Amino acid sequence: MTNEEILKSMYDNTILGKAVEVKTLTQEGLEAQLDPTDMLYKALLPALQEVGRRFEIGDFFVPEMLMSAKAMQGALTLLRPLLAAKGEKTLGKFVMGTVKGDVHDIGKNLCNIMLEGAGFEVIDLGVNTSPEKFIAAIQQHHPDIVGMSAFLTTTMPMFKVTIEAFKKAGLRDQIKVMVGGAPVNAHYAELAGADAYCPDASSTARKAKELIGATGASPSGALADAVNAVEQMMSVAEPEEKKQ
Ligand code: B12
Repeated sequence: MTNEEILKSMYDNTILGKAVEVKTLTQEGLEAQLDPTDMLYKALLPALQEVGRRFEIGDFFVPEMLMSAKAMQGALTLLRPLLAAKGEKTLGKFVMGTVKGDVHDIGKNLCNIMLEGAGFEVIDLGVNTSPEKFIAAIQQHHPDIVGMSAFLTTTMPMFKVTIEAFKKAGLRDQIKVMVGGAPVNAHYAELAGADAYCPDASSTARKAKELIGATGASPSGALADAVNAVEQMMSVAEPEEKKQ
């Protein structure tokens, strides 16, 4: 395949939400010395824009959008180290997980990308993370910040439960705690005993830097564009999903 054909195929397969194919093509592109920024700006981002357009005119529905977002995320795991802002390395450690009982991870993963782009080392505990697992990770990695994500009103109380467990284990004073997720707000975060709440990935990266006393803007450029594109597309999904 020529480089043009790889880009075209990445574009088509992202629209179709074919995650395996998109990841394989990204790998092929890298082996063929294709510029990662070209893969992002000439294939992945235009594909997501097209998916958003099709959703708006009623050709695509939420499941199609989710599959495209997933396909893009797969490509990003390969491109991320090449796109991440250079220079600022390991500002601090950030342990991140979706709370116990909750398997939503798209929002958390976007935050991780932005945090890494901002210079944090992110230790991702995945989904359905028990307080015990968070505690073990704090003891092992000694992070500066612990982030918890929740997307269900029924799992939001796990913020407080987990923070109480940190207190019991004598760890609360050693870390800052950030919380987020679609149903969360600043008031709820405060009641749960967190240090900060953020509504999106960019502000999460900015706030995390602020919490550890680092200065500077949140990441910009190719990586931030990619995260914003997924965020934008997913936020279009919201009203439609609520109708179901
Ligand atoms: C995708 C999705 C799923 C997928 C999840 C796939 C995955 N790998 O994540 C699947 C199909 C598995 C799923 C399952 C369920 N889901 Co669901 N899901 C959604 C959906 C459509 C999108 C969520 C999403 O990823 N949004 C995209 C991201 C980018 O959202 P975002 O909020 O902008 O993210 C930003 C911030 O939240 C913030 N952030 C996020 N995490 C963190 C962490 C920190 C520390 C910080 C600072 C910031 C931060 O930064 C993010 C990036 O910018 C929502 C509807 C919606 N539109 O919200 C329902 C939704 C969340 N789900 C819902 C429900 C009910 C369920 C189920 C119970 C359905 C069922 N009956 O089985 C199960 C629960 C499974 C479980 N135990 O967790 C409800 C929740 C209702 C409620 N009030 O609790 C919603 C709102 C749908 C609805 N309208 O009813 N779901």
